[in-house]
Amino acid sequence: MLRIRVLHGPNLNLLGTREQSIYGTLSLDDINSTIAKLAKELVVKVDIRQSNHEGELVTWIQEARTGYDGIIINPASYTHTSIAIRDAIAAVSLPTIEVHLSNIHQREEFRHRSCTAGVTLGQIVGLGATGYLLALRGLHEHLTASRRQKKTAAPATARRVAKGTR
Ligand code: CA2
Repeated sequence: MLRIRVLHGPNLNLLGTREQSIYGTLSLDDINSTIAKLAKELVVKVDIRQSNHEGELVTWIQEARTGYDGIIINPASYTHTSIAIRDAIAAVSLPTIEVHLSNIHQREEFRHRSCTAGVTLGQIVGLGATGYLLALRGLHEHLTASRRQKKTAAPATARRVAKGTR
């Protein structure tokens, strides 16, 4: 079974309470329930966490190296500032998808830059909570394809070793 860690950054625990015109009306619990529902359909194990602390997010990314196949992360404001989160994502080298509820490229200039996007598989912005579901589907497809590829590549390698051509 594929295992994916989903991380929400600072202030996302306030979703649904304020700034609804930007971030929508759903609470973080609502969003997490839709992620969990889709994960069940896809037969993926998800571990979903939120933190207001950069170091905690870094630790959770590092820990994902053992026991997880990929990461979905909305680093929230740390997207624009955190080299530490970028370095953690690069260090674990797990396929990672960055999600933003709002379209950061249409907003203030300081939100246009993402420290993290350069070390991710992809970035989804501006689609609200649907972005997390697309990220889950995308990561599931990516991981399933790479597992399939590994399975078909392995017997060929074994044959080459047996023939002494490798
Ligand atoms: O659009 C996104 O998902 C963001 O990652 C959200 C961050 C923001 O700093 C990024 O530029 C874009 C902010 C999350 C704060 O969420 C709140 C929710 C309700 C009330 C206040 C803040």
